[in-house]
Amino acid sequence: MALNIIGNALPNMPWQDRPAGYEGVLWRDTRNPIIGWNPTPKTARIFNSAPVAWGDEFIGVFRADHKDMYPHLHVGRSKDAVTWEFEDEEIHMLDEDGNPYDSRYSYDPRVVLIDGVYYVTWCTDFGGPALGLARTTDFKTFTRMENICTPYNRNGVLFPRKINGDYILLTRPSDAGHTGFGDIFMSRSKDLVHWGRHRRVMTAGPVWWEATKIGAGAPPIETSEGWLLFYHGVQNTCNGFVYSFGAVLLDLENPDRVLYRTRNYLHTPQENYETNGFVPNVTFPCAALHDPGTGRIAVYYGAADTYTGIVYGYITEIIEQIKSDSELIPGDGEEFRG
Ligand code: BMA
Repeated sequence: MALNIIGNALPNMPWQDRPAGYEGVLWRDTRNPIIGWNPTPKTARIFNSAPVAWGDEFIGVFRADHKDMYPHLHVGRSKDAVTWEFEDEEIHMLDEDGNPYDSRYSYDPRVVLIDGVYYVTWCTDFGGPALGLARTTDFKTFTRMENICTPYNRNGVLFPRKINGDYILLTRPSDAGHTGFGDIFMSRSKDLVHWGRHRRVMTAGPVWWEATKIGAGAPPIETSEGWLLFYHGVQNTCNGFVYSFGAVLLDLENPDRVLYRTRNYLHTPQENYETNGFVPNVTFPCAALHDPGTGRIAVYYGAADTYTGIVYGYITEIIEQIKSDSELIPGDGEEFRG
């Protein structure tokens, strides 16, 4: 049966055909990196970021490290999702009572549209790194919502719809520093305020590219084969961490169950802008644009904590690759309550 891909039509999404002779299921945009050093007067580097469709154009929440090295969130706009214009001033949020909320640092945003509202999850300062949640409908006013977890936590990703009446959030509990461990967990909520029924979704390793820690990347994409989730995996080497990414298919009704999981990475630092920069050897996906009609997908990733890149692929081919190269590890197919 043909694969059914869910989502809004996006025929204007960026695209380049697979280079002749290239065998992988994800190939780089030849214009990479699409965002280079010093993109605005205030900002030094824009990388792990989250573009979304916006009418006939594109908009997004971008991680920008300022020239004092603190990371903040900025709004960016684009006609083609390749050439971006950024606001030099970072996003200043308001809390539910209308009071200013400015975190000391903010990084690694993900954006998802649920029932007409854009939700932003990111790593915020809550006595140390933890997950923030905000909503917007115009990308001008951002309302900071309740804390969704206690510290320490990173890589919060919401599913694009409720499942059996629940919002679903993926998280990656961590420490306050450059965490040397980490599995992907899942929590459910009826109201985006109270979270519970926590489950472990995936554990790191044992394959080396993802042996040290893993974290959810772009919001999952619904298909008839399951939820397609890109995630980063980290290997610890003599030279420090190496961030690659792979993908899994999660069960549609019970997304804490992994159906298939790539044994080999789908993407790893290889090009100069991925292996050299502020933090070498990092490719870190936070967003994807896809067009269900053509099955095309564009995955946005931070490169070397310095640049932003795009890789393209066909969802059908990626799913075939995940299924044919799959190796589940103990716990993947089960509900893990601890
Ligand atoms: C992680 C996060 C990411 C970063 C990565 C590599 O812990 O801080 O923002 O891209 O490290 O430095």
